[in-house]
Amino acid sequence: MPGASEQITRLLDEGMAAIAAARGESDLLDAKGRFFGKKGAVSAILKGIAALPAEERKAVGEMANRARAGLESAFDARLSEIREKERLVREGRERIDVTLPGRGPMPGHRHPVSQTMSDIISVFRRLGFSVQGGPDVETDYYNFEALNFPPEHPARDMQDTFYVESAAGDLVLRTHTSPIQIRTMERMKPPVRIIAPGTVYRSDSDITHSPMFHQVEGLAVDRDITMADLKGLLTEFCRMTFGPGKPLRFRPSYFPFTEPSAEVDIRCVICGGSGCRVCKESGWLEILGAGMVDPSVFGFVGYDPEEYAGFAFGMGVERIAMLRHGISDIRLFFENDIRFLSQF
Ligand code: FA5
Repeated sequence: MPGASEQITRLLDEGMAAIAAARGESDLLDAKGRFFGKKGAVSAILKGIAALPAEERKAVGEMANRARAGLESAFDARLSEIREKERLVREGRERIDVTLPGRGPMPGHRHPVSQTMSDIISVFRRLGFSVQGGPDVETDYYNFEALNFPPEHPARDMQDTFYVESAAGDLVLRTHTSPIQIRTMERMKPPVRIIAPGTVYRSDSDITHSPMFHQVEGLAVDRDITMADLKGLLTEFCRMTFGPGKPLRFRPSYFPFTEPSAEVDIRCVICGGSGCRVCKESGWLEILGAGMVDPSVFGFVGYDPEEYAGFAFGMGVERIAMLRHGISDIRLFFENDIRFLSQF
Protein backbone atom coordinates (compact mmCIF):
# COMPACT_ATOMS: atom_id res chain seq x y z
CA MET A 1 0.00 0.00 0.00
CA PRO A 2 1.79 3.13 -1.17
CA GLY A 3 2.12 5.75 1.53
CA ALA A 4 0.36 3.58 4.13
CA SER A 5 2.52 4.89 6.93
CA GLU A 6 1.79 8.54 5.99
CA GLN A 7 -1.91 7.70 5.83
CA ILE A 8 -1.80 6.16 9.33
CA THR A 9 0.09 9.14 10.71
CA ARG A 10 -2.51 11.51 9.21
CA LEU A 11 -5.43 9.43 10.57
CA LEU A 12 -3.81 9.39 13.97
CA ASP A 13 -3.47 13.21 13.98
CA GLU A 14 -6.98 13.79 12.73
CA GLY A 15 -8.46 11.21 15.12
CA MET A 16 -6.63 12.75 18.11
CA ALA A 17 -7.84 16.23 17.08
CA ALA A 18 -11.46 15.02 16.76
CA ILE A 19 -11.29 13.36 20.20
CA ALA A 20 -9.83 16.49 21.78
CA ALA A 21 -12.51 18.67 20.17
CA ALA A 22 -15.42 16.45 21.30
CA ARG A 23 -17.85 18.45 23.49
CA GLY A 24 -20.02 15.55 24.55
CA GLU A 25 -20.36 11.78 24.38
CA SER A 26 -22.05 11.85 21.00
CA ASP A 27 -19.14 13.83 19.40
CA LEU A 28 -16.79 11.27 20.88
CA LEU A 29 -18.72 8.27 19.55
CA ASP A 30 -18.82 9.96 16.17
CA ALA A 31 -15.00 10.29 16.16
CA LYS A 32 -14.65 6.63 17.19
CA GLY A 33 -16.89 5.59 14.28
CA ARG A 34 -14.89 7.57 11.76
CA PHE A 35 -11.36 6.66 12.89
CA PHE A 36 -11.02 3.47 14.89
CA GLY A 37 -14.40 1.79 15.20
CA LYS A 38 -15.16 -1.44 13.36
CA LYS A 39 -15.94 0.47 10.19
CA GLY A 40 -13.43 3.28 10.81
CA ALA A 41 -10.45 4.31 8.69
CA VAL A 42 -7.82 2.46 10.77
CA SER A 43 -9.77 -0.80 10.51
CA ALA A 44 -9.99 -0.27 6.74
CA ILE A 45 -6.17 -0.09 6.60
CA LEU A 46 -5.84 -3.28 8.66
CA LYS A 47 -8.29 -5.04 6.37
CA GLY A 48 -6.20 -3.98 3.35
CA ILE A 49 -2.95 -5.38 4.80
CA ALA A 50 -3.32 -8.69 2.95
CA ALA A 51 -2.92 -6.83 -0.33
CA LEU A 52 0.46 -5.35 0.71
CA PRO A 53 3.81 -6.78 -0.24
CA ALA A 54 4.92 -9.28 2.44
CA GLU A 55 7.85 -7.12 3.63
CA GLU A 56 5.57 -4.18 4.45
CA ARG A 57 2.75 -6.07 6.15
CA LYS A 58 4.39 -6.40 9.55
CA ALA A 59 5.45 -2.75 9.86
CA VAL A 60 2.14 -1.35 8.60
CA GLY A 61 0.18 -3.77 10.81
CA GLU A 62 2.14 -2.78 13.91
CA MET A 63 1.81 0.92 13.11
CA ALA A 64 -1.96 0.66 12.53
CA ASN A 65 -2.44 -1.31 15.78
CA ARG A 66 -0.43 1.27 17.74
CA ALA A 67 -2.45 4.06 16.16
CA ARG A 68 -5.69 2.30 17.14
CA ALA A 69 -4.45 1.68 20.70
CA GLY A 70 -3.41 5.34 20.99
CA LEU A 71 -6.80 6.54 19.75
CA GLU A 72 -8.63 4.16 22.10
CA SER A 73 -6.80 5.37 25.16
CA ALA A 74 -7.31 9.03 24.13
CA PHE A 75 -10.99 8.19 23.67
CA ASP A 76 -11.24 6.63 27.16
CA ALA A 77 -9.48 9.59 28.77
CA ARG A 78 -11.69 12.16 27.02
CA LEU A 79 -14.83 10.15 27.86
CA SER A 80 -13.99 10.26 31.59
CA GLU A 81 -13.28 13.98 31.35
CA ILE A 82 -16.64 14.65 29.67
CA ARG A 83 -18.56 12.51 32.18
CA GLU A 84 -16.88 14.19 35.12
CA LYS A 85 -17.73 17.63 33.74
CA GLU A 86 -21.38 16.63 33.22
CA ARG A 87 -21.55 15.26 36.75
CA LEU A 88 -20.26 18.53 38.20
CA VAL A 89 -22.79 20.56 36.19
CA ARG A 90 -25.63 18.26 37.27
CA GLU A 91 -24.63 18.34 40.91
CA GLY A 92 -24.21 22.12 40.80
CA ARG A 93 -27.74 22.43 39.49
CA GLU A 94 -29.19 20.01 41.97
CA ARG A 95 -27.21 21.16 44.95
CA ILE A 96 -29.39 21.77 48.02
CA ASP A 97 -28.39 24.67 50.20
CA VAL A 98 -29.52 23.53 53.62
CA THR A 99 -28.81 26.96 55.09
CA LEU A 100 -31.52 28.72 53.00
CA PRO A 101 -34.66 29.68 54.95
CA GLY A 102 -37.63 27.37 54.24
CA ARG A 103 -40.59 28.34 52.08
CA GLY A 104 -43.36 28.41 54.69
CA PRO A 105 -47.05 29.13 54.02
CA MET A 106 -47.74 32.88 53.64
CA PRO A 107 -49.15 34.12 56.95
CA GLY A 108 -52.73 35.35 56.50
CA HIS A 109 -54.45 38.08 58.43
CA ARG A 110 -57.90 39.53 58.81
CA HIS A 111 -59.47 41.45 55.95
CA PRO A 112 -59.35 45.27 56.43
CA VAL A 113 -63.17 45.40 56.49
CA SER A 114 -63.27 42.75 59.26
CA GLN A 115 -60.59 44.64 61.19
CA THR A 116 -62.60 47.88 60.94
CA MET A 117 -65.78 46.04 61.93
CA SER A 118 -64.13 44.65 65.09
CA ASP A 119 -62.70 48.05 65.98
CA ILE A 120 -66.14 49.67 65.65
CA ILE A 121 -67.68 46.95 67.82
CA SER A 122 -65.05 47.37 70.51
CA VAL A 123 -65.53 51.16 70.61
CA PHE A 124 -69.28 50.71 71.22
CA ARG A 125 -68.75 47.94 73.75
CA ARG A 126 -66.56 50.34 75.72
CA LEU A 127 -69.39 52.89 75.51
CA GLY A 128 -71.85 50.41 77.08
CA PHE A 129 -73.56 48.84 74.03
CA SER A 130 -74.23 45.08 73.64
CA VAL A 131 -74.22 43.22 70.30
CA GLN A 132 -77.32 41.79 68.58
CA GLY A 133 -77.79 39.97 65.26
CA GLY A 134 -80.52 39.15 62.74
CA PRO A 135 -81.02 37.24 59.47
CA ASP A 136 -79.54 38.36 56.13
CA VAL A 137 -82.67 37.18 54.32
CA GLU A 138 -85.36 39.32 55.91
CA THR A 139 -89.11 39.68 55.57
CA ASP A 140 -90.51 42.77 53.91
CA TYR A 141 -92.17 43.52 57.25
CA TYR A 142 -88.91 43.89 59.24
CA ASN A 143 -86.84 45.43 56.44
CA PHE A 144 -89.43 48.03 55.42
CA GLU A 145 -92.91 47.99 56.86
CA ALA A 146 -92.22 48.10 60.60
CA LEU A 147 -89.65 50.81 59.86
CA ASN A 148 -92.48 52.94 58.54
CA PHE A 149 -91.93 52.34 54.82
CA PRO A 150 -95.50 51.54 53.63
CA PRO A 151 -95.63 49.31 50.48
CA GLU A 152 -95.62 52.09 47.90
CA HIS A 153 -93.40 54.51 49.84
CA PRO A 154 -90.90 56.30 47.54
CA ALA A 155 -88.07 55.89 50.11
CA ARG A 156 -88.05 52.17 49.20
CA ASP A 157 -86.54 53.15 45.84
CA MET A 158 -83.39 54.43 47.59
CA GLN A 159 -82.78 50.92 48.88
CA ASP A 160 -83.61 48.75 45.89
CA THR A 161 -82.51 45.23 46.66
CA PHE A 162 -82.50 41.58 45.69
CA TYR A 163 -85.82 39.83 46.20
CA VAL A 164 -86.11 36.19 47.20
CA GLU A 165 -89.12 34.20 46.00
CA SER A 166 -90.74 32.27 48.80
CA ALA A 167 -94.03 30.60 49.59
CA ALA A 168 -93.75 32.19 53.05
CA GLY A 169 -94.29 35.70 51.64
CA ASP A 170 -92.14 38.61 50.54
CA LEU A 171 -88.49 38.09 51.42
CA VAL A 172 -85.61 40.45 50.66
CA LEU A 173 -81.87 40.42 51.15
CA ARG A 174 -81.85 43.05 53.88
CA THR A 175 -80.93 46.50 52.61
CA HIS A 176 -79.75 47.77 55.99
CA THR A 177 -79.23 46.54 59.55
CA SER A 178 -82.22 48.57 60.80
CA PRO A 179 -84.58 45.51 60.89
CA ILE A 180 -82.54 44.40 63.93
CA GLN A 181 -83.87 47.49 65.75
CA ILE A 182 -87.40 46.06 65.40
CA ARG A 183 -86.40 42.49 66.28
CA THR A 184 -84.55 43.76 69.37
CA MET A 185 -87.39 45.99 70.60
CA GLU A 186 -89.85 43.09 70.16
CA ARG A 187 -87.67 41.02 72.51
CA MET A 188 -86.40 43.60 75.02
CA LYS A 189 -87.96 46.24 77.23
CA PRO A 190 -86.17 49.61 77.66
CA PRO A 191 -83.54 50.62 78.58
CA VAL A 192 -82.01 49.35 75.32
CA ARG A 193 -78.45 50.05 74.19
CA ILE A 194 -77.43 47.77 71.34
CA ILE A 195 -75.37 47.69 68.19
CA ALA A 196 -76.02 45.24 65.33
CA PRO A 197 -73.23 44.53 62.85
CA GLY A 198 -74.01 42.71 59.61
CA THR A 199 -73.90 42.27 55.87
CA VAL A 200 -76.44 44.17 53.74
CA TYR A 201 -77.33 44.15 50.04
CA ARG A 202 -78.48 46.69 47.47
CA SER A 203 -78.44 47.02 43.72
CA ASP A 204 -75.71 49.65 43.83
CA SER A 205 -72.25 49.68 42.28
CA ASP A 206 -69.66 52.45 41.84
CA ILE A 207 -66.45 53.60 43.54
CA THR A 208 -68.22 54.29 46.86
CA HIS A 209 -71.12 51.81 46.56
CA SER A 210 -70.96 48.03 46.59
CA PRO A 211 -73.88 45.58 46.04
CA MET A 212 -72.84 43.78 49.24
CA PHE A 213 -71.45 45.82 52.11
CA HIS A 214 -71.45 46.00 55.90
CA GLN A 215 -73.26 48.20 58.35
CA VAL A 216 -73.29 48.60 62.10
CA GLU A 217 -76.66 49.64 63.47
CA GLY A 218 -77.02 51.36 66.82
CA LEU A 219 -80.11 51.83 68.97
CA ALA A 220 -80.61 53.41 72.38
CA VAL A 221 -84.07 53.70 73.98
CA ASP A 222 -84.67 55.07 77.45
CA ARG A 223 -86.44 57.82 79.32
CA ASP A 224 -85.11 61.32 78.50
CA ILE A 225 -82.89 60.42 75.54
CA THR A 226 -82.33 63.42 73.29
CA MET A 227 -80.67 64.35 70.03
CA ALA A 228 -77.79 65.79 72.10
CA ASP A 229 -77.01 62.26 73.36
CA LEU A 230 -76.89 61.03 69.76
CA LYS A 231 -74.61 63.86 68.67
CA GLY A 232 -72.32 63.41 71.65
CA LEU A 233 -72.07 59.65 71.10
CA LEU A 234 -71.32 59.90 67.38
CA THR A 235 -68.78 62.68 67.90
CA GLU A 236 -67.01 60.52 70.50
CA PHE A 237 -67.16 57.49 68.18
CA CYS A 238 -65.47 59.52 65.39
CA ARG A 239 -62.81 60.79 67.78
CA MET A 240 -62.05 57.23 68.95
CA THR A 241 -62.04 55.85 65.40
CA PHE A 242 -60.30 58.58 63.39
CA GLY A 243 -58.37 60.37 66.11
CA PRO A 244 -58.92 63.86 67.51
CA GLY A 245 -59.39 66.83 65.20
CA LYS A 246 -60.90 64.94 62.24
CA PRO A 247 -63.58 67.27 60.81
CA LEU A 248 -67.11 65.82 60.78
CA ARG A 249 -70.49 67.38 60.10
CA PHE A 250 -74.12 66.58 60.84
CA ARG A 251 -76.39 67.28 57.88
CA PRO A 252 -80.23 67.21 57.99
CA SER A 253 -81.67 64.22 56.15
CA TYR A 254 -84.72 62.00 55.90
CA PHE A 255 -85.45 58.42 56.94
CA PRO A 256 -89.05 57.16 57.39
CA PHE A 257 -88.15 55.62 60.77
CA THR A 258 -86.41 58.62 62.42
CA GLU A 259 -87.56 62.16 63.07
CA PRO A 260 -85.57 64.38 62.99
CA SER A 261 -82.96 62.62 60.83
CA ALA A 262 -79.35 63.43 60.01
CA GLU A 263 -76.41 62.12 58.07
CA VAL A 264 -72.83 62.33 59.28
CA ASP A 265 -70.00 63.10 56.88
CA ILE A 266 -66.25 62.98 57.48
CA ARG A 267 -63.77 65.19 55.66
CA CYS A 268 -62.63 63.29 52.54
CA VAL A 269 -59.18 61.82 53.17
CA ILE A 270 -58.40 61.39 49.51
CA CYS A 271 -58.50 65.12 48.61
CA GLY A 272 -58.41 66.68 52.09
CA GLY A 273 -61.64 68.56 51.28
CA SER A 274 -60.76 70.21 47.99
CA GLY A 275 -63.05 67.86 46.01
CA CYS A 276 -62.36 64.65 44.08
CA ARG A 277 -64.22 61.80 42.37
CA VAL A 278 -64.42 59.80 45.65
CA CYS A 279 -66.35 62.55 47.48
CA LYS A 280 -68.08 63.63 44.26
CA GLU A 281 -66.39 67.04 44.52
CA SER A 282 -68.12 67.79 47.87
CA GLY A 283 -65.05 67.42 50.12
CA TRP A 284 -67.05 65.11 52.45
CA LEU A 285 -67.77 61.37 52.56
CA GLU A 286 -71.00 60.14 54.16
CA ILE A 287 -70.45 57.45 56.78
CA LEU A 288 -73.81 57.09 58.48
CA GLY A 289 -77.47 57.92 58.78
CA ALA A 290 -79.07 58.63 62.16
CA GLY A 291 -81.96 60.23 63.99
CA MET A 292 -84.48 60.08 66.80
CA VAL A 293 -86.67 56.96 66.59
CA ASP A 294 -90.00 57.93 65.01
CA PRO A 295 -92.92 57.38 67.46
CA SER A 296 -94.73 55.36 64.78
CA VAL A 297 -91.91 52.74 64.93
CA PHE A 298 -92.54 52.43 68.69
CA GLY A 299 -96.15 51.72 67.69
CA PHE A 300 -95.03 48.55 65.81
CA VAL A 301 -93.17 47.14 68.84
CA GLY A 302 -95.49 48.20 71.64
CA TYR A 303 -93.28 50.85 73.29
CA ASP A 304 -95.07 53.90 74.72
CA PRO A 305 -93.77 57.00 72.90
CA GLU A 306 -95.01 59.18 75.77
CA GLU A 307 -92.70 57.38 78.17
CA TYR A 308 -89.66 56.54 76.01
CA ALA A 309 -87.51 58.20 73.43
CA GLY A 310 -84.64 56.77 71.46
CA PHE A 311 -82.01 57.41 68.86
CA ALA A 312 -80.68 55.13 66.13
CA PHE A 313 -77.88 55.19 63.60
CA GLY A 314 -76.55 52.96 60.83
CA MET A 315 -72.98 53.28 59.58
CA GLY A 316 -71.22 51.96 56.48
CA VAL A 317 -68.19 49.89 57.53
CA GLU A 318 -66.43 49.97 54.11
CA ARG A 319 -66.72 53.78 54.04
CA ILE A 320 -65.06 53.97 57.45
CA ALA A 321 -62.30 51.57 56.31
CA MET A 322 -61.80 53.74 53.19
CA LEU A 323 -61.41 56.85 55.33
CA ARG A 324 -59.06 55.18 57.79
CA HIS A 325 -56.73 53.81 55.13
CA GLY A 326 -57.12 56.43 52.36
CA ILE A 327 -58.65 53.95 49.88
CA SER A 328 -60.16 55.54 46.79
CA ASP A 329 -62.30 52.69 45.41
CA ILE A 330 -64.59 50.47 47.53
CA ARG A 331 -64.33 47.64 44.99
CA LEU A 332 -60.69 47.02 45.98
CA PHE A 333 -62.01 45.41 49.18
CA PHE A 334 -63.75 42.65 47.25
CA GLU A 335 -61.31 41.91 44.43
CA ASN A 336 -59.13 39.92 46.83
CA ASP A 337 -55.86 40.97 45.21
CA ILE A 338 -53.20 39.81 47.66
CA ARG A 339 -50.99 42.83 46.77
CA PHE A 340 -53.78 45.12 48.06
CA LEU A 341 -54.82 43.04 51.08
CA SER A 342 -51.28 42.41 52.35
CA GLN A 343 -50.86 46.16 53.01
CA PHE A 344 -53.20 46.11 56.03
C1 FA5 B 1 -79.46 53.47 56.07
O1 FA5 B 1 -79.15 52.35 55.61
C2 FA5 B 1 -80.20 53.60 57.34
N1 FA5 B 1 -80.71 52.32 57.76
C3 FA5 B 1 -79.32 54.22 58.41
C4 FA5 B 1 -80.05 54.63 59.63
C5 FA5 B 1 -80.12 53.81 60.71
C6 FA5 B 1 -80.68 55.90 59.66
C7 FA5 B 1 -80.79 54.19 61.88
C8 FA5 B 1 -81.36 56.30 60.80
C9 FA5 B 1 -81.41 55.46 61.91
P1 FA5 B 1 -78.19 54.81 54.25
O2 FA5 B 1 -78.88 54.24 53.08
O3 FA5 B 1 -77.82 56.25 54.16
O4 FA5 B 1 -78.98 54.62 55.55
O5 FA5 B 1 -76.88 53.96 54.52
C10 FA5 B 1 -76.12 54.16 55.70
C11 FA5 B 1 -74.61 54.14 55.35
O6 FA5 B 1 -74.27 52.94 54.66
C12 FA5 B 1 -74.23 55.25 54.39
O7 FA5 B 1 -73.96 56.42 55.11
C13 FA5 B 1 -72.97 54.70 53.77
O8 FA5 B 1 -71.88 54.89 54.64
C14 FA5 B 1 -73.27 53.23 53.72
N2 FA5 B 1 -73.72 52.79 52.40
C15 FA5 B 1 -74.94 52.95 51.82
N3 FA5 B 1 -75.01 52.33 50.62
C16 FA5 B 1 -73.81 51.75 50.44
C17 FA5 B 1 -73.25 50.92 49.42
N4 FA5 B 1 -73.96 50.55 48.36
N5 FA5 B 1 -71.97 50.51 49.55
C18 FA5 B 1 -71.27 50.85 50.64
N6 FA5 B 1 -71.72 51.58 51.66
C19 FA5 B 1 -72.98 52.05 51.56
